[in-house]
Amino acid sequence: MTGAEQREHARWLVSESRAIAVLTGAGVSAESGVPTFRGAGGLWRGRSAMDLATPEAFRRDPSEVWEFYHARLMGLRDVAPNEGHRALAVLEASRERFWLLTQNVDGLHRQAGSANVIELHGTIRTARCSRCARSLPISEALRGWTPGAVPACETCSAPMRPDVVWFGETLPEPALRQAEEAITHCDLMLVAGTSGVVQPAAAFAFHARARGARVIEVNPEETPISAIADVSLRGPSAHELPELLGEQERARLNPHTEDD
Ligand code: BJW
Ligand code: ZN
Repeated sequence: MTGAEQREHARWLVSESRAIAVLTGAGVSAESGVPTFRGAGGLWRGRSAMDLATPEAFRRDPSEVWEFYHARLMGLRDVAPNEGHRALAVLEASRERFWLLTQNVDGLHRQAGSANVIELHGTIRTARCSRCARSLPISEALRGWTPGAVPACETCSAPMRPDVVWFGETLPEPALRQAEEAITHCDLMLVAGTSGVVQPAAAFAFHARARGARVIEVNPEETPISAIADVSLRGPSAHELPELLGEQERARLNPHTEDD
């Protein structure tokens, strides 16, 4: 199939689906200017972001990990959702059932208007105590913060940490439950902007496919998920996701284009 035919087929699959599960990764925020993990921008002071997003790194040097997350938070200050995020919010509004499973911690899906967002890897907007149950907005945890400092819990004095999921840690139980529900009930799984190598999210499309769901992938690069996808759209998600919408949905995405 040519690229145009693939797109047409994908649009048809989307139009036929009543229950859509979407899995997103760092690539959907790329056009908003947020660096991906495994891409060229995934380095911080010459270190791989993957080495810093670990409990070991936090135990070894919590202040360095806080500097890394502080830098990422600063990077998110002027960042806005892109057309890909917005297209998913529009799609949700016209479906009976819709789950947006995201591995991203940036909050951009919610900012774009998506309602049923399931944050598999937590959120960078909250900090929590590494020992007790205390949690608070990260901006409060970082009030008066200076490089080298580690915010301490006001209840038990243990180091606070970003409310994200690092390697070797289990995903939040409610998120896993909702992912299970999505995998069981979706008739289409749309996977966008993820390298498809981090478990358990990487396996979701395989499970949904085994239950009979169709799979569409949006990624400029081939991934392990490509092997089971009914269609792989090889372009940036800010461009490809709006292309999947029907005419009426598109009008909702660009309500002013006819007047312009
Ligand atoms: C574009 C684009 C554009 C570019 N448009 N696309 C089974 C087998 C083997 C190992 C394991 C296993 N089960 C668990 C594990 C261990 C581990 C794991 O998966 N390891 C593998 C890497 C080998 N998993 C875990 O530890 C998980 N916990 C768990 O399963 O607990 C139970 C358990 C533990 C231990 C053993 C067994 C069971 C937790 C994983 C937590 C991941 N955390 C991070 C950090 C979050 C906080 C933060 O943001 O700082 O999550 S790591 C990082 O990777 C982040 C991401 O969410 C995640 C996925 O990355 P993503 O989104 O795919 O980004 P990239 O950069 O990799 O890819 C971007 C893609 O976009 C690329 O494909 C580009 O082509 C594409 N792209 N521009 C569209 N414009
Ligand atoms: Zn505490």
